[in-house]
Amino acid sequence: MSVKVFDTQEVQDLLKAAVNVDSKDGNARFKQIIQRLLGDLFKAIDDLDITPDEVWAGVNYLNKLGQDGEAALLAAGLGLEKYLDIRMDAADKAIGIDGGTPRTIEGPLYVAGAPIRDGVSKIDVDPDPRAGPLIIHGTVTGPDGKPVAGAVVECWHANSNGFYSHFDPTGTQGEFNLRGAVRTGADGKYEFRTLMPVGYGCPPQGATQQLLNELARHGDRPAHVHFFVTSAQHRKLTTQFNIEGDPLIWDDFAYATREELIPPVVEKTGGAALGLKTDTYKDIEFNVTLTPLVQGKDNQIVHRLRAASA
Ligand code: MBD
Ligand code: FE
Repeated sequence: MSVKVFDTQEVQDLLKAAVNVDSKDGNARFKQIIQRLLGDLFKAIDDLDITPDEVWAGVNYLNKLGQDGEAALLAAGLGLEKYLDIRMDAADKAIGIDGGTPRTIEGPLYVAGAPIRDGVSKIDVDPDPRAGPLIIHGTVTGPDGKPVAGAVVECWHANSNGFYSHFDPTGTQGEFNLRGAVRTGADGKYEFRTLMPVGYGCPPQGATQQLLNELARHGDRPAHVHFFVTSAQHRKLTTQFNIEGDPLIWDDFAYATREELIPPVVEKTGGAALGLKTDTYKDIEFNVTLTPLVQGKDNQIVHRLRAASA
C-alpha cells in the first residue's frame, strides 16, 4: 500500500498553516527555510512510504541526540559540516580567492578563552605519560607571501586517549589543557610545545554512534590538530592538520582530511635542552597563508554555539 497525499490541497494547506505563511509576522527567512524543510520531509514520507513507527523512531532519536548534546557531532559525521566547506570553497573560487591554506571543519570541541601568549606557548599542562613531546611551529604569511605580525594562532587537540579538555568524560584534564593561543611578532612565527594527540572516537553509547552503526560506519577520526588563525587585515582561517601516517587519514568519519593538510612529522633530538620530557621529540612545521578581506570584510566569521571558559 503506497498512497500519495503530498500534492493534495489538504496537505498543501496544512504545510502553509504550519509555517503561518499567510501572516506577515514572524521571521521571513526562518519561515522560508522551515517551509522547505518541512515540505521535503512530508514529501519523503510519501515517496518512501515512511511508516508511523519509523517517524516516531526518528522523533525519539532527536530527543536522544539533544540529551546527549551531540547535534553538532552528528553534523560532522553526516558530512553536513564538510558540505558547508565545499560551498565556501566554491564561493571563494567564484570570486577568485585561491592560494591560501585550505579550510577544513571546526568540529564541535573548540573552547574559547585560552590565554594568548607571544610567539610560543607550552600547552600541555596535565601529565600524559603515554604521549611523546611534539613541537608545532610555522609562519603566518599573507597573500603577498610576507609574514603577518599580530596574527593570533589558536590550536586545540586531543590527548593520548583521544579526549579533549572540557569534554573529557574521565574528568582528568584541566581547562585549556592542549589548547593554546599565540600572537605572532614581526617574523610571523608561532610555536606550540605540546604532546602527540591520538584520534578521536564518538562516544560509543551516544546518539551519533547509534546512527552510524545503522549505516555500518565507524565514528573515528585520525589524529589531528585544529587551528583558528585570525588577523585584522585578513580573513579568519579555520583549519586542521592530520598526523602523517595515521591509518585513518583517508577514512575520517568527519571528512576533514585534505591533501595539503598532512605536514611531515620529523623526529628530532635536543628536547632536553628545550625542557621537553624526552630528548627525542616530533616536530611539525605547519605554515599558514591567509587570504585577503573581501570588500574590506571578513566573510569567514561563523557564528555557532561554542564552549567558553574564563
Ligand atoms: C573531533 O575532534 C572533531 O574534530 C570533529 C570534527 C568531530 C568530533 C571530534
Ligand atoms: Fe578534533
